[in-house]
Amino acid sequence: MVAFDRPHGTTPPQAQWELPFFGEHHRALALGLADWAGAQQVDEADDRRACRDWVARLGTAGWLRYCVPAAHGGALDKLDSRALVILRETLAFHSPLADFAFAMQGLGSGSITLGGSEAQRAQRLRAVASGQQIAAFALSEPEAGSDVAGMRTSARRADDGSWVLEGTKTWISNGGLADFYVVFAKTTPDAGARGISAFVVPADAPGLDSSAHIDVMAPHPLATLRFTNCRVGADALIGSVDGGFKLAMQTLDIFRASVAAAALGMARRAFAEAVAHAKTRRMFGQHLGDFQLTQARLGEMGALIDAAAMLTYRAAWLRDESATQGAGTPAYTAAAAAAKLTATENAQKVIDMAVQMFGGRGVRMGEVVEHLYRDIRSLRIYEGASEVQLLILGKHALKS
Ligand code: COS
Repeated sequence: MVAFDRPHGTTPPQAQWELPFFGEHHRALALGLADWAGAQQVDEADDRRACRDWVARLGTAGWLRYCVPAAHGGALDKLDSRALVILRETLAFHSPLADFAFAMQGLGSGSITLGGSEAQRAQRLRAVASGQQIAAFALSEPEAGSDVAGMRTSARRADDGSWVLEGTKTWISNGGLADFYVVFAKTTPDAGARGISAFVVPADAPGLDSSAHIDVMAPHPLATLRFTNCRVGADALIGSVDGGFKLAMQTLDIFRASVAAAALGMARRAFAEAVAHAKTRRMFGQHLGDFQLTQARLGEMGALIDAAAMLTYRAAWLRDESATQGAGTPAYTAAAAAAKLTATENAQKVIDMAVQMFGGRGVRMGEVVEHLYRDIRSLRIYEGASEVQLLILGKHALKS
C-alpha cells in the first residue's frame, strides 16, 4: 500500500482555515503542509518500516517541530493545539499512518514537555522534533484501559535512589519501535489516581521487553511491554512522585482534540472520494450524483463533517486561549472530550456512507474508502474511548 495517491485530483480543502479560530500563521502552515503532504509517496506495506520512514520525512521537513516548544527545537513557543489540529487533519487526509507517526511524537513526548525537568527536555525533545528519536506513551494495561487509576504496573524506589518497574503495558503505539517510553506506574499502592507517577524509560533499559507485537486491522505499530525488575535512574521520574495521573490527563487533553482532527481528515477524504465518485459513476442512464438519494446522503455527510469540525476547532482554540491549567476539569477538557467523541463517531458514519456509495468497489482491498473504513475504527477507542468522553462530559455537567 502506498500513501493515498490523488486519483481524482483530490486535495484537502483549505476554506476551514479561514474560520476565526485560526490566525495567519495557521493558514500559512496549512498551505505549506498541504503541498508537502500531497507530494509524499511512502510504501506502507510494512507498517513499522513505513512509520520510521514517515518520522524521518516529517522530521527532515520540520513538521515534527510542532510537537515540542521552541526552547527545545520546536516551531512555536509552546504546544499550539490549533497547529496540531491542522497537521493531523491534513496528514490524515493523505495517509492515516503519516498522521499516526506525527501524533505519536507529540503524545509520546507531551508529558516531558509539560512536566519534565530541563535535563529530560534537553535529552529528548530536540531529538523528537528532528525525528532522530521515536517516542511512545505507555499508559494502558491488560486490566486497566479506561480505568487509569486501576493500573497495576508498579515503580518502587531502590536504596540507591533508582526506580524499579514491574508490570505489563499493552496496546502501546510505537511499541518495539520507540527509542523511549513515557511510562505511568503506581508509586503509592491503594491511592488510586493520587498514587501514580510518570517515568522516561529508554527502549534498551534492562528488564524491558517490547518484542510482543500486536497486529490490528489497520496499519498501526503496537506492542505489549513487559517490565521485569526494570531499573531506571533517579532522574527518570517526570515531575513529582504521585503526580503522574494529572500529567497523563493534561497530556491527553492536548492530544484528544488532535485525534478529533485526524478523524476529521479521514472523513474529509472519504467525502472527497464520494463526491468525485458521484460525479463520474453512471447508472440508470445518469450520474450517481443526479439522484436525490445521493444528494441527500452527501448533504448528511457534509453536515456531520461540519459539526465535527466546529467542535474540534473550538476545543483547540479554547486550549490555546485558556489560562486555566491542571485544575479539576476545566472547560477545555470537556471541549476536547466533545470534539473527540463527535469527530470520531461522525467520521465512522461518513466513511461508512462513502463505502456504501461505492458499492462493491467500496469493500475492495486497496480502495481509499476501504482503507479508511479500517483506519477510522480504532480512533473511537484509543486515547479515551467514546464512553470515556461521555463520562468526562457527564462529570463536567454535574460539576457546573
Ligand atoms: N487535567 C488535570 N487534572 C485532571 C484531569 C485533567 N484533564 N482529569 C482529572 N483530573 C484530576 C481530577 O481533578 C482529580 O484530582 P483530585 O484527586 O485532586 O480531585 C484526579 O485527577 C482524578 O480524577 P477523576 O476522579 O476524574 O479520575 P477517574 O479515576 O474517575 O478517571 C477518567 C477519569 C475515566 C476520565 C480517566 O481515567 C481517563 O481519562 N481514562 C481514559 C484513559 C485513556 O485515554 N486511555 C487511553 C490510553 S492512551 S492511548
